[in-house]
Amino acid sequence: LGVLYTFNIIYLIKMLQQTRDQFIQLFHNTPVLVSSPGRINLIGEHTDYNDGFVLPAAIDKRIIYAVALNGTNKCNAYAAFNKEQVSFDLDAVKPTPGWINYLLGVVDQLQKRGYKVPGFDCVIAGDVPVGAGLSSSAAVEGGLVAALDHLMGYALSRMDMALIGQKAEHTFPGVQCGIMDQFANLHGKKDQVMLLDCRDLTYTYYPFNFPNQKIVLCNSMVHHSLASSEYNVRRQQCEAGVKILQAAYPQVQSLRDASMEMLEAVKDKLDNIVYKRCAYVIAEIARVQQACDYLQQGNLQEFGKLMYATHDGLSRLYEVSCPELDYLVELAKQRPEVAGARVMGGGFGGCTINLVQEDQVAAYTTYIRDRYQQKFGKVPEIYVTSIEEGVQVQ
Ligand code: GAF
Repeated sequence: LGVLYTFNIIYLIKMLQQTRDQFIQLFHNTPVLVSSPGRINLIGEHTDYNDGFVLPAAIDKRIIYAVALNGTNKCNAYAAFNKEQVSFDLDAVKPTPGWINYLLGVVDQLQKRGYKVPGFDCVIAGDVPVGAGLSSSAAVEGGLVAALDHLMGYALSRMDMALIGQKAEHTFPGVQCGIMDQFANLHGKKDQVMLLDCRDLTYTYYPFNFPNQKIVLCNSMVHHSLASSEYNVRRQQCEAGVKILQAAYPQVQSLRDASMEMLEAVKDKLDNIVYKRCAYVIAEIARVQQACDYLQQGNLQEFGKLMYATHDGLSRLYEVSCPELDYLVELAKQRPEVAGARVMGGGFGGCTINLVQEDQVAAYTTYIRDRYQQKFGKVPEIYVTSIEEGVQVQ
């Protein structure tokens, strides 16, 4: 473990140095460096925009920013992942296709809230895989807002930064996401998971209390182009369910306030698809609270069962899985070294999250790679993650 930790630190330092060097080469200035992590979520999927609970953590995959003010009214941004440089005028911020949209969205939100955004140069690098459900977009948003906050002294709280990132995502890329990803990116703590109440935004840290277990992510390498539009549809379906529930139970402001009994009582008024979406969310909100108890008790087996139950609901009721992800979870179920597995994040591709006995991780990795490749003809990427700090500016 000590070796893995040292390796992680050396790797991070190397990424930071490379990003700084690239910045100096391109912009001939000294930047601040920001490390902005991706996230995992142990349980609580599609619950955040229903005012429910989530249990995420920041991880050792990061977007790295090098940023400096440039004394102009322009932003010049270079993305290492596709070696593309894009510039935009700070007086004409508008949605624009491509990765730059995430930066534009953040700048727009800051401007709308009355914060002066001066011209800046930046290099964006890092190792969060794009489209893998590890929330590279929240990492890009959180990294920029933290960098500008540092350079300009806005004195934003971490929660303000998260809310700015979320709103940027709503208004520019147009994904009506909940708060989980931006929250986790900015509030992560080493070896701690966070139970966030997405209604009042209060949260508690809990140690990841499963000794000798590793969090292993299996990337299906599937990236569904409908992910954002289908995500928004799921949100609308939940809202449609709330409307019907509200007519019978005025106290129901969101699915957080509903029980399965209430849902059953209005079932004949609900479209079948809406019923299935609501049934999943109501059960999932309850599972998160139960899972958190198991985590505190160190009850790995029961925690793992809940993860499998979540997958089942996401696949059959919420319909955000796909054959590749279902297969990865089926493979996990056949292995005694895996306590639980499920699709993670928005779905329609990306990763499964697996809790795997540490001394079996190598064997499990080989097993998954071989079977998956045989069935789907592509090699899954597998990441053995650790839980790390949220955004850091240096
Ligand atoms: C995506 C969203 F951005 C989150 O807000 C959350 O809803 C998640 O999907 C599903 O739990 O990552």
